[in-house]
Amino acid sequence: MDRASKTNLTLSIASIDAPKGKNMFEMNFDGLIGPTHNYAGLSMGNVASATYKGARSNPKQAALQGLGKMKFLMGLGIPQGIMPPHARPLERILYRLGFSGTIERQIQAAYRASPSLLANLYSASNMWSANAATVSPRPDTMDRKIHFTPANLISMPHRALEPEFTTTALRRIFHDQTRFVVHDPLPATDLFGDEGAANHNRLCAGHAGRGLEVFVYGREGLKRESATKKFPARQTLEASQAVARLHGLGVASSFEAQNPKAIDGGAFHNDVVAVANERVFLYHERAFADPDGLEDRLKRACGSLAFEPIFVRAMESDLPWDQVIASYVFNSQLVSIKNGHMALILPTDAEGHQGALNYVANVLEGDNPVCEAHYLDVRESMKNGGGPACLRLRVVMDEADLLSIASGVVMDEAKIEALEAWVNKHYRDRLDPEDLGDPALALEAQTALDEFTHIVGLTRLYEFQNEGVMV
Ligand code: SUG
Repeated sequence: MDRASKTNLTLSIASIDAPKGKNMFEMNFDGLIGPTHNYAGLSMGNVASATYKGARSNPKQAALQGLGKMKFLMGLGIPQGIMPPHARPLERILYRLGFSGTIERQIQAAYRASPSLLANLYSASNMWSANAATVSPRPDTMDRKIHFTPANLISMPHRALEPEFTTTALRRIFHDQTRFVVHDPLPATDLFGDEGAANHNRLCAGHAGRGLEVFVYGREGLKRESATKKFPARQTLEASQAVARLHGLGVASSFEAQNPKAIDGGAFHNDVVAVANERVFLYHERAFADPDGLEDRLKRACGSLAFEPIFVRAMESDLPWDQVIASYVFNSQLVSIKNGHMALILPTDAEGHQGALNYVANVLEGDNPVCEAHYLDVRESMKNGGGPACLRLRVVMDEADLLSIASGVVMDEAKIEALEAWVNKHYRDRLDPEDLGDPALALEAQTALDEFTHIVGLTRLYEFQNEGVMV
């Protein structure tokens, strides 16, 4: 990393309060939105994805909105990183499905065979990096390393294509094995359905203290019958338990059941209806199967770690469920800022719902550290069911950890500007469903990603670069 970016980093880290002598902070790694962002209606149970199926997308605007959010968080003094976009469509998968020849021929043949099949292979869904992995920071783990388990995402075919490259990317970024452990994803079977950090929260007195990791599951994989009636429950208890074991969390973990009615009502991930940061836990009363039991259990577990959690439960009478799903008020980023305060980063969509606005006002007025709310436009992502919280993977680390990672993915003003210029140069500003049949799109995406690897210094990151498939 060059001297200027190091100085910038040190400055931004220094502006965040940390417990004395232990400068640990949370860094967000946002999924950089890829050039093939589109609306294919692929996610059953995700209301927005179904609503916007077939709509025209704007990949350029989507990526710029994502970068805009990153810039905003950096302005609050929060270190920011990115997860690289995945290459889409995957040539190797096309070959394995019997489409041979050049990428142009593959695309034409796949589109002729089935536009819907090709749409699955084209999804830019990896932008929602909350689903990339579950992360346990060193204060919680037995070996005092930071552990990652990439999510297998087996519930949705288009997302099940992600874990392999996610694992590669995490291992390239967090390459120092004295600090980080990147596990293999859990076995790709229904029993171990794993959606990563979207179904995981951490409560702690401060980032540097030992935390209670709260795993939230939708079903027990070993029980054959499903608790939900309409939509799939994606996360299994068995997967959550396996991740907690792999990360060496011991007793500092709790396993909480989602309310099946919440999943059937559009909460396909728990982060759509609950968010936590340090001691604060915001959630809707319908999010969990047993909210009273949950508060009791978490209070007791946090008590044994010598701190008390603060719950702000939204009641149905004040914030009706349909507004929760439409506004994504809980899919906000709750982040620690200066002076022990916290800020909520919400989607602008929440501003259109009085129940959501009242809840935010209630949080801001309450006896808790949350004292700012900011509404950001991430509409392009929202139309696929991904709000601010879906777009980021949280990693609690210290300055030495930060200096050890692949520096090209750490954002500063110049890097954001370079990525904005790159997006403006390569991304289309409209993508209709039939455009996925245009072989030029696949070539444009490869050209863009090839250049991206140079900007972030992650050379030969993509398979198409390693095999000389680049044109
Ligand atoms: O898995 N949408 C994603 C949204 C993920 C949001 N992430 C979190 N809640 N953390 C999903 O359902 C839609 C793609 C499409 O329909 O084209 C999609 O994959």
